[in-house]
Amino acid sequence: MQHQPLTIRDIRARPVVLRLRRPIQAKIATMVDWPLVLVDLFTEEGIAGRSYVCPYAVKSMRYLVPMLEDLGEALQGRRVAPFDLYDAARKSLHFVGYEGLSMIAVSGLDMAVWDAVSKAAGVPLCVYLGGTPGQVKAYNSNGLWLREPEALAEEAIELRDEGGFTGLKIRLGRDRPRDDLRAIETVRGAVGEAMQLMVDFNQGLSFGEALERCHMLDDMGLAWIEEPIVYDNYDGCARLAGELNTPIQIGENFYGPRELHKALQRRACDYVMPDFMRMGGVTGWLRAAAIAGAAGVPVSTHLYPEVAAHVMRVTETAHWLEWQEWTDPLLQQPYKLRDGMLQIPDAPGIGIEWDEDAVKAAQRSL
Ligand code: SMN
Ligand code: MG
Repeated sequence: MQHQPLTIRDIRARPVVLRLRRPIQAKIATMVDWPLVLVDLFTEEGIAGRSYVCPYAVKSMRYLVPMLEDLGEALQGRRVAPFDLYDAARKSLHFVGYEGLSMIAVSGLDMAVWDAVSKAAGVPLCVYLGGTPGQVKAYNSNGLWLREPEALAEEAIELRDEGGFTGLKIRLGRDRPRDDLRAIETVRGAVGEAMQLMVDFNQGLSFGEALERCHMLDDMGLAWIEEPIVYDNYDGCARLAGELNTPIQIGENFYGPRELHKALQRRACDYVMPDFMRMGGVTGWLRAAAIAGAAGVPVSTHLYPEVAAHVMRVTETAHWLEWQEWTDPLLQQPYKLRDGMLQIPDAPGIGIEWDEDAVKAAQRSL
């Protein structure tokens, strides 16, 4: 590993919008378009660090893009050192507050910083972090939204065959509880007993509904029940986790490692699945994974499969990587999957480089 110090020149943040192959139909929202802000961290030495964040609402990019550019300006001339820059960027937003878009901007910066330093060292990020390249166990989360239960049989088979997957995620929260049951039974019938099935209510239930529905599903051999109720109701989650045999999974809405710590202290869940743009990028992940590891709690990833793959190689209680192909159209070399395992490419950094023609076609003026 070489050691070449880098200096920040500036940050470019570009808003793009992709049309989803399978639209998101969750209990709380429907989305046909998927917004991404592509981050390039340029250094005086010529190495560029890259990352992206997906802020769900297209219009939120109007505020996120200038936040990222401002961070670049504020940090210009600083040495590219992940922990130092993470803390400097967070402190620069002390008065604004740490959560929401502040944390999303810091996370986008942080992932690009880790990409730059591992590229400068000439090694994949997982190696820079002290691990080895290899495979990571992934489930396919690209579909099984709130469609007619019967339509899910064919889709489940397609999803399994997209990468030889051994796990699939089904979204729940239909008006009639028995339609959720039918959805699970249909998928189970199509892909068989050996498939791990995760289910996700996307925070869509009231506490009373969650009691009823989660008990209804509790003997179906599900891998986990995700976000049955609104994400910050830790007391409610703790009651559900205490009552049910099926593990309760939460975490995609934790802002920063301290939130994960709080949730574990309150016994709000059995499993956690931090999201990279909310947890604080790679730096936030490392801190969060240490807390979960010490508590013996299995950790899965939410979105951002490329960076997720690297950190899972050094995560003590690594569980499942969530596979989503949504960024693939913008990448020169999308990641590959085999036998349900994501393959980390033998390339320096995270291994994402933009396909500039695709970026141009998807770029959106705000
Ligand atoms: C999810 C992710 C991205 C958009 C909508 C819903 C979901 C998941 O909660 O866990 O994948
Ligand atoms: Mg979810």
